[in-house]
Amino acid sequence: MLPNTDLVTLNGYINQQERKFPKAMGNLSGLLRSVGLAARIVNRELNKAGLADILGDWGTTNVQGETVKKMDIFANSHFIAAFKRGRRCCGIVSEEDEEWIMTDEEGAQYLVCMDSLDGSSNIDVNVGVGTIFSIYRRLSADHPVSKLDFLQKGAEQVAAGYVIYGTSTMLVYTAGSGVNGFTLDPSIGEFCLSHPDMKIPENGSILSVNMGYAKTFPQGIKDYIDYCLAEDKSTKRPYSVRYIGSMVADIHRTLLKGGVFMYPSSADAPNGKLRLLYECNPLSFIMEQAGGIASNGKQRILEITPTDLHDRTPIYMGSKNMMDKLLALYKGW
Ligand code: AHM
Ligand code: MG
Repeated sequence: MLPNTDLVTLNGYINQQERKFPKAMGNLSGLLRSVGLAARIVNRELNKAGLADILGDWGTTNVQGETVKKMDIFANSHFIAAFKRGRRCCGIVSEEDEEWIMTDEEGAQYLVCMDSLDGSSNIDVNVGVGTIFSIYRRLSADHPVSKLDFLQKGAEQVAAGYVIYGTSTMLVYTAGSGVNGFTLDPSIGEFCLSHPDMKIPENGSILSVNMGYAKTFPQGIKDYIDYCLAEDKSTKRPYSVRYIGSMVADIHRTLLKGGVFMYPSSADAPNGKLRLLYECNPLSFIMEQAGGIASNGKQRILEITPTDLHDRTPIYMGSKNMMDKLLALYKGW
């Protein structure tokens, strides 16, 4: 039998897409290639975690007051370096940096927002972590890029995605016409198309939430959780509760298996914990492109106008039918 040579690599796929737009300058493709390169470097280092001296805390806290892990610094530096080397973006917002970062490419058209290592508190216990990225066009090339360029609604994203460093490493992204997943083949060092045109099941039976804070969730959310946990054979309840504590991993499972992921407001965190620009917006773009719903309870996440780079928002996202039920019980906070 002849060997299967039908291999589509991330680069090959990006080239294919680019050929559909003869006037494309290759800028977006260049950015996606930078993501792929930095992801492979981070993946290599994560695979050595435990062997090399890269576990544990860096000894500082970041702009959010959270303990910075050594891998946070490693991933942040490599993603920033890859974007700078790629010369396709004029500015970067990172979870790790209070201010946006100017690159040397003042004339470039694109901006990047990223959480270079999401769920990093899970590394020391060998649980999946991720990278989240979001790409925008700058508002105008007529004036110097400024913070305002980053405060666009998520609906304006040109592309977004995540890398999950799990039992295998995958890069999943959308450029606004569906979602595709690429799995890293470590033997050839390439991301290969493994999950074309990903769609989230319309129904699901998994609820993903940190139940530790449930007592102070809004009443409508408590009602929805009660609904999920109530016994009813005809709707296959009670549902399962699964919470990894790495948003990328929880969303990846939700995308593949169906379900609802949520990080509501609570007494201690009136806006929830997750950040709009580099966590909620990109993953909501993916979710919607895969046929799911992403909301803060009042409106689509993608319709929220950010007021600051590190804004937070409560978030509820997942399978259409489960989300319809949630939004029927919860009308905002
Ligand atoms: P991080 O970006 O500092 O890693 O924090 C974000 C993570 C998400 O991946 C996850 O959904 C959430 O924090 C878990 O928080 P909690 O432990 O409060 O449930
Ligand atoms: Mg994060």
